[in-house]
Amino acid sequence: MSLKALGWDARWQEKFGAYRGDRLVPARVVAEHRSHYRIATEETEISAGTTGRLRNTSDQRTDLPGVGDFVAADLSERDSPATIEAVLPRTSALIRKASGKPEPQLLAANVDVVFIVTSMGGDFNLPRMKRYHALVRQSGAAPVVLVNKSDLENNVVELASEIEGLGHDMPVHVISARVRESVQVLEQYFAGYRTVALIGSSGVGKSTLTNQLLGRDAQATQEVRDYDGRGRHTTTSRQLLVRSQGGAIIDTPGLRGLETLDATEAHAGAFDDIEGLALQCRFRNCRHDTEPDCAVRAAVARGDLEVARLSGYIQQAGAH
Ligand SMILES: Nc1nc2c(ncn2[C@@H]2O[C@H](COP(=O)(O)OP(=O)(O)OP(=O)(O)O)[C@@H](O)[C@H]2O)c(=O)[nH]1
Ligand SMILES: [Mg+2]
Ligand SMILES: [Zn+2]
Repeated sequence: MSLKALGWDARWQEKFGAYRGDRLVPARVVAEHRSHYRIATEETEISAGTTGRLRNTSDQRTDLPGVGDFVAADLSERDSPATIEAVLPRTSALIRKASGKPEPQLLAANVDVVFIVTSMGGDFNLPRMKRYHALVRQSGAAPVVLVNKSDLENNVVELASEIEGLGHDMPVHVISARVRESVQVLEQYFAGYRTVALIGSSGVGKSTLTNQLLGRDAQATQEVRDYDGRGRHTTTSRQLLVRSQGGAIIDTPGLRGLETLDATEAHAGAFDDIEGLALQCRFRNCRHDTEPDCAVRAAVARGDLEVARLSGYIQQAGAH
C-alpha cells in the first residue's frame, strides 16, 4: 500500500516534519478495536498500540487516535506490535456527542466528504437526518445525502424537498447501491485520493455501497432483522478501506445514539442548560430559530452548545 493511496500528500509530509529524522514512520489508522489499532504504512499493515505518554498527554478521549488519523508510529521493535507516538493535526473530525454518554466519541478523522445515507422503503426520518447533518457540519467535512434503494420505489419528490430544507448547496443523489452504474455518479467525490465516510441507520445499505464502490466484497452485509433499530448491526466496527481506483472509504455501523433521543433527554429537566440560556433571549417565546438576540443560538455559535442537542430540544418541545 503506498502512502499516497492512503491519502498522504505534501501537506501531511509537512505536518510529519516535526517527527522526521527519528525512528518514526508515517501511518494511517485503518481500524480501531477494543484493545488495539490496525495501521497502514508505506510497506505494511500491522497492529499497533499507543504509548503511555500519548495517553497521558491527551486531555480527552477524542484526542487519542481514531480511524482515519495520520500518525507517527514506531515499528522498530521487530517482534512486538508497533506503537503510535503522535497523532498529526486533523483536517476534520467526526465527533459524536451523544447526550447521556459520558464522553464525546471520535467516529472518524481526516474525512473530506461524508455520505449521509438514508433509504427508500421507510428509513427516512427528517429529525434524524438533521442530527446527522449537524454532526457533519461540525466536523469540517462536506455533507452529501444519498437516498439508497431507489429500486424499491421512486417517489422521491416529497422526500427531496424535505432534504433540500436541510442545507443549501448540499448534493443529493438517489441511487441503488446494488447497481454498479447507479453509483458512478459518486466517483467524483473520491478524486484526488479523498476520504469518504458513510453514516446512516443500520440497514440503509452502507456496507453494500462500500463494496460496490470498492469493486470487491470487503464488508459483510445483511438483511435488516429488526426495524426498530435495536437489533444487532451488521457492521460493528469502523474500517477504512482503500480503493484501487483511488480514494478511501470509511464504513461505519449505524449510530445508535443518533437514532432516537436518549431516554435521559426525554424527561423534564434534561434540557436545563438550554432553558437557562433561553432566559437571556430577547423574546420570551423565542424559538431559537431566526429571532434576533437569541442567547441559545449564540451559545451554539460559540461552540458551547451542540447543534444536535438544540435540535433534540426543539423536537421535544414541538412534541408537547
Ligand atoms: N433493494 C435494495 N436493497 C439494498 C440496496 N442496498 C442495500 N440493500 C440491502 O439492504 C440490506 C442492508 O444492507 P447493508 O449494506 O448491510 O446495510 P448497512 O447500512 O451496512 O447496515 P449496518 O452495517 O447494520 O449499519 C441488505 O440486505 C442489502 O442487500 C439497494 O439498493 N436496493
Ligand atoms: Mg454495514
Ligand atoms: Zn432564543
